[in-house]
Amino acid sequence: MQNSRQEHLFKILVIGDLGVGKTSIIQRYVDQSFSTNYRATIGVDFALKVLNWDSDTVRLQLWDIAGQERFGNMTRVYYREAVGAFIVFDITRPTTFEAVKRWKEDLDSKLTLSNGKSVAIVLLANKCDLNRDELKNNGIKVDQFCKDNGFVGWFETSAKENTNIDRAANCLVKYIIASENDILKSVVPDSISLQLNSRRNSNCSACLNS
Ligand SMILES: Nc1nc2c(ncn2[C@@H]2O[C@H](COP(=O)(O)OP(=O)(O)OP(=O)(O)O)[C@@H](O)[C@H]2O)c(=O)[nH]1
Ligand SMILES: [Mg+2]
Repeated sequence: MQNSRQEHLFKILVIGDLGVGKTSIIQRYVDQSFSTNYRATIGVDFALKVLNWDSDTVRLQLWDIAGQERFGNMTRVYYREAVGAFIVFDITRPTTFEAVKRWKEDLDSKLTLSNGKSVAIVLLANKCDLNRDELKNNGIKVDQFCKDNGFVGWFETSAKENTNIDRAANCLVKYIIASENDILKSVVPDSISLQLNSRRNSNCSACLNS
């Protein structure tokens, strides 16, 4: 029998305000490294992460977009053909949480999938190593916010301590693959389900649609 290993290539955006930790999260995820030095990203940077996903291969092309780009006019170009996004904020700076909505509006106004839906977005509450109670202290109700604003899920993350970054990425990939299957199913209703959205990440408690 032929090997039916499939390859998926997903363009994923990583956006959010200046200094929230986008580059650090990507470096942790891709290189398993962390630096306390802050060097602002200029424009956009790229990284690739390859995942074994059941019997398939998933390549995540990560677009690390500089925080200052929200005020520029290049985001339309950067967003093109993305199928998912992380929006990141810094739990110690509430203004970066307020900016999440504006990033999402920017994204939704400039990018829709071929099926007319908006791209899957996972929210990352980063720097959770600094203060576990910070969200509560600042009165930030992330659960409700994500439900109201159509996020796929959210995670408290730390690039420094490597907390929840793999889980957040798995949540996003799982959602994207499941939507791909939905599209396939609606086109070929009698095809055999590949079960790509099997229960492998069922412990993804912060993932609203799991
Ligand atoms: N304590 C802590 N510091 C972090 C964490 N993630 C990032 N930082 C620090 O926050 C600063 C900014 O991180 P970057 O990853 O450069 O932020 P960015 O979002 O890419 O910023 P721009 O490129 O300017 O948009 C750096 O000094 C990092 O070391 C984290 O999880 N915990
Ligand atoms: Mg950066």
